[in-house]
Amino acid sequence: MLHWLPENISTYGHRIDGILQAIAWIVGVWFLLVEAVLFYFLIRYRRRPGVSATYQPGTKWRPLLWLLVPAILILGFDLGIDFMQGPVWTEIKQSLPQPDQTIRIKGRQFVWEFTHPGRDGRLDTADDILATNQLTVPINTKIQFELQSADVIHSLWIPNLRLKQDAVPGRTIPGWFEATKEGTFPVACAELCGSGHGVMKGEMRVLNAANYQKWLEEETKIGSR
Ligand SMILES: [Cu+2]
Repeated sequence: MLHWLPENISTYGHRIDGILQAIAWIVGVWFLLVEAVLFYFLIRYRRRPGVSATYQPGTKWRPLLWLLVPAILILGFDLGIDFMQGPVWTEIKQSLPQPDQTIRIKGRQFVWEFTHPGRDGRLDTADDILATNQLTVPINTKIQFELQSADVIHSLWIPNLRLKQDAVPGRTIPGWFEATKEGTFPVACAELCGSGHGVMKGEMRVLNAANYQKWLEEETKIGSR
């Protein structure tokens, strides 16, 4: 049903898609139903000669039910969605799995700065690899990120990973992902952050182990030149 979404290439993406799908069904079915009733009433109770509209003060049960029943239904579906998404939220956002690699991502008007660990696999060492608007990660690897902002609120958005997280000045917000497909995927900013917000775009390259090693070697060579 949600085939128009960007391809999911994240280990947890299907969990997010499941919630989107459920919400789309719930909202979609009720939308059609409500519109059908609305148009039926529009025609059934249209203006007729000799029939004037009556005022409904809402003090009797019968008219009141038209408000109470939908309100209870909405509350019920809301709670259902909450119960469904709670475990997914806990799994993806509350608990960070043991990472294979940690990167740092900083939003800045109007670029994304990615700090990759170099060959030593650690951040804040001499061989760190800094790249603007280009994130490079190995496939099937648990990547933890430390998300920061240099100025205003940005939001890191990698649609193919089903990942969207605000970057807030003064805070380091952790998160994680694991990409399951090689290729190049868009990275965007999802929080209006100024005049250049629309061009605050980058890309994520997911490489297989051999190509990732090759990239590391090349970047290390460039860095030591
Ligand atoms: Cu922005």
